[in-house]
Amino acid sequence: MTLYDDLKWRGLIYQETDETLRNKLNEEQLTFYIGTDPTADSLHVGHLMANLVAKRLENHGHKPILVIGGGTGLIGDPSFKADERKLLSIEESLKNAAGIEKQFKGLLPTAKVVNNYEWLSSLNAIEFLRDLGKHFSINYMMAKDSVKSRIEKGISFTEFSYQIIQAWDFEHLYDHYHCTLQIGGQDQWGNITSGSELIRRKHGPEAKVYGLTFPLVTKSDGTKFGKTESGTLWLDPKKTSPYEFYQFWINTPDADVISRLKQFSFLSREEIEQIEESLVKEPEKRLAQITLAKEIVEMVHGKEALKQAINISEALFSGQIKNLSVDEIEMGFKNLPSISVDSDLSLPDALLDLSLVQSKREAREMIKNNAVSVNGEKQSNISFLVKKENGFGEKYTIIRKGKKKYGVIKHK
Ligand code: 629
Repeated sequence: MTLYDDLKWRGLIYQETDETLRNKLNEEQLTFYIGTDPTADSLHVGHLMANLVAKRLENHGHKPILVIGGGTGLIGDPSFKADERKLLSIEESLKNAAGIEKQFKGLLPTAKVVNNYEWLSSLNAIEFLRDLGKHFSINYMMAKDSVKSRIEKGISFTEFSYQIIQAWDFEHLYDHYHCTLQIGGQDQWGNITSGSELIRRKHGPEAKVYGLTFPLVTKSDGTKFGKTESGTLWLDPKKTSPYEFYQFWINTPDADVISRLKQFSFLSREEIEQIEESLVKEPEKRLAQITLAKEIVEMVHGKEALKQAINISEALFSGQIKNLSVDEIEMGFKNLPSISVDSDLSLPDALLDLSLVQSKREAREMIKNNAVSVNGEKQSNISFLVKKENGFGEKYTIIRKGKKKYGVIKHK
């Protein structure tokens, strides 16, 4: 299968500036780029797919440039944003850029990484208005979705001008590295085409450059992809633990899991089609979800972290949590019901305070019936005391009721 057909089959092509790009992608070696603004100190799963598209092109022999928008991040991209953004400070932008750069290098170790603050910070007002502004008509700029959709609500001149700045990036990279393709999500179409327009205006029609977008990741239930109850799914393991990340992929609904394998994994078409068969014939095995979670966690966090995530998942499922480390307990139980206590607590009180039971009477029944464990050990004594010194790292006592219900007592 050609690169283009592979991208198409994976559902990774939304718009392309012209049809001749297909052959270029399949047959030539292009230098291409994708940009990311450092609006946070970590990338999230939305960015992950974008960078994996870059990796797919790289695997095929194209040369990636990853642009960190240290300059553009200070302006604020209005694309797909309903409201004006809060301005980032230069310090925040720099700090965030460093975090993102590290993640880029992890995902695409051989890519060239540049920060557009390098060239944008020295652009002066006269150059901006004479050399760039003259190539854009207000009418053209207003016709972009990013601007059109904000006319009623209002848009600052700052965000209105963003497209010119991103366009200049493309021209800069065309000039300096002969970069002839910009890729991005569908929200970037307007900015990408502003860039190819600027290059055409400044360098004439023989300067042939291309744009390619991929669709936003959608979920079959209509909710937003990449968010859980605890918020955005970050790639930074300090913000989203590898265990939580693993859980996110493992919980992918059947209706979405094949698309996710196509978009996020590097498994071949044959491999994915086999997994699809298993999904139809034996969905209870959850082969598709397990494969997806393994592929992605290993890619983002490495083999060790994957092993640990699986280990925590299995411990929680079986109740054999005794051998988990304090770190693993923290990861595994982060989103489960918890209470904080500063003294010993009777086990029935603990069950009640954690809302694992409705009454003390029910708590005592449960304990007598051998349905309650403390830190991985069955506890049938109703006068058992939960004590700080018996907790994991003297920090956490884990109470389990039945097979599935857990609660965490945090010792102050
Ligand atoms: C300077 C800055 C450039 C080219 C691009 C940019 C960033 C761009 C943007 N991108 C999104 C981001 O930074 O805002 N103006 O979060 C994000 N991108 C990856 C994909 C995207 C997009 O990093 O393009 O569609 C998410 O999948 O939203 O010279």
